Amino acid sequence: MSGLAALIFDVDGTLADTERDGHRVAFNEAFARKGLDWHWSEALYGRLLEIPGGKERMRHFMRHYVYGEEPPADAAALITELHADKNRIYNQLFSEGRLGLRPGVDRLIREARAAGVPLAIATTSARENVLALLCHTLGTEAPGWFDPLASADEVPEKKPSPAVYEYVLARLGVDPGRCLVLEDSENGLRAARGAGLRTLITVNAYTRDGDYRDAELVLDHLGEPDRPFTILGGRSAGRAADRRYVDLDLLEGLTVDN
Ligand code: XBP
Ligand code: MG
Repeated sequence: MSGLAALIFDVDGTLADTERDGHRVAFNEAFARKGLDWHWSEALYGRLLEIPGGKERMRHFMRHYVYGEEPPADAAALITELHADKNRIYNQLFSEGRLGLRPGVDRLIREARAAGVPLAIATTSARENVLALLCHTLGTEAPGWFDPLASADEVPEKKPSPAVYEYVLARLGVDPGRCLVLEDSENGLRAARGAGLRTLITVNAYTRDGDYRDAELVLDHLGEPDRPFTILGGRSAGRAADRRYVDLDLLEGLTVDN
């Protein structure tokens, strides 16, 4: 029996490396299908990621890169249409097996389930995109493993606001000090810390240069027995020194009073 009260997972960048080869590719395909000559390169998308939320990101792009001023009144309808198209294409990328889980994610989730550790999700993304990811990678039952599954549909206020983590904590009704958050970005860390939660960061190509001094542990990924993680930092990094992969025992050691 684990002493962890809950594990709370971010989705994009944490469960799967979704941004560069997922959302970005799907945005570009949606733009092309609409006859727009917009193209988000990997480098540009890295800058646009500072704006959380797909619709918000498109509005920001139109404001700063297309019009140079507030987009026209009919932009909202175009954004809604493009976002729906992008999400359909994104779902298809998963159904074709072109996107998968990051190392250690499947193993850790299954270990937590076997030990009866409550699981939750806290993301800034639309619910339909979270369901696509979970169903195509972990199976159609997987959305039911996470309670609450908090997305932009339940909590529209985007990270770095702590709102989505506060919502999850209120629903879980547990001591925040005995929970652990898994995130991949600075915005995510700020959101979790704002809600008083301890955080493990697994970086990716877009987020590896962030400021994670406030995280318990910073890794390149969660690791597998045959594919060890690399420790990049964190206040409790010493606790991972002799480990190769993240398991419940290591995570419990990162919570308070351990
Ligand atoms: C995820 C995001 C989202 C996705 C696209 O952030 O920033 O905007 O890029 O999502 P986090 P939607 O991992 O911190 O939750 O298109 O569904 O809005
Ligand atoms: Mg993320």
